[in-house]
Amino acid sequence: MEFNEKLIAKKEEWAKYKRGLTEDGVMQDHRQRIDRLPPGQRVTKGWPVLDLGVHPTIPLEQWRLKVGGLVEAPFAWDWETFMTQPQIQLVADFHCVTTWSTFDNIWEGVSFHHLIQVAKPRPEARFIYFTTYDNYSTNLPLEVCDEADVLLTRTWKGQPLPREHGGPVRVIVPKRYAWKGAKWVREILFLEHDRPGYWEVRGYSNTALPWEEDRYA
Ligand SMILES: Nc1nc2c(c(=O)[nH]1)N[C@H]1C(S)=C(S)[C@@H](COP(=O)(O)O)O[C@H]1N2
Ligand SMILES: [Mo]
Repeated sequence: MEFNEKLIAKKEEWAKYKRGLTEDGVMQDHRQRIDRLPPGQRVTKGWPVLDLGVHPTIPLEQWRLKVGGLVEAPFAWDWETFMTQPQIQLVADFHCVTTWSTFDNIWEGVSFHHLIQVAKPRPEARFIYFTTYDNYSTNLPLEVCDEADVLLTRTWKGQPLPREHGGPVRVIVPKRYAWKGAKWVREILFLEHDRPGYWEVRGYSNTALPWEEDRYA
């Protein structure tokens, strides 16, 4: 009897991805893609560092995350308060517009969905604008940020998020190119009108969809 090696390998791969499923199965579609590499991307080992070149040092006791704009309940979390919010784990792939991707990253932190619940956006709020401790910025529609896999992460593979990757806390948006995820996030604004961020005003796509190879404006 001949085994169908290819089919078995594929089925094994699927089973392996299942380990990464979040409890409610939100990641399922993404995990079960047989080809996990968006067009024009290649897999890299480890996690390259890419940013404007400044890696701010933010001691935990000085760290604040401010949330405001068109919300009923603006707030500023300090570290202790951030840690008392519900923490979730996310396993996701990460796609950088410069063509590298990393698979099966494990992140843990506070979901953007939870942040929205706390802030209570007003009906006019339709866009999010992120600013950071290195004066970077990026933007997304509120409905994109409300997807279950958008995370304010404080760990990577069970360790505190390294400073060069945006620690203490950075944003991860797995379904968008990596520049949509603000490292060293400092302030999150809810807006009525879209406000393009650093790369969005420098020729990069406003929507940034890896599976559509939507890199440039
Ligand atoms: N604060 C901040 N966040 C940022 C950037 C930056 O320069 N500053 N660069 C973006 C870009 S272009 C990419 S590709 C990713 C890279 O994240 P990494 O260095 O953790 O791989 O961070 C994004 N978030
Ligand atoms: Mo990037």
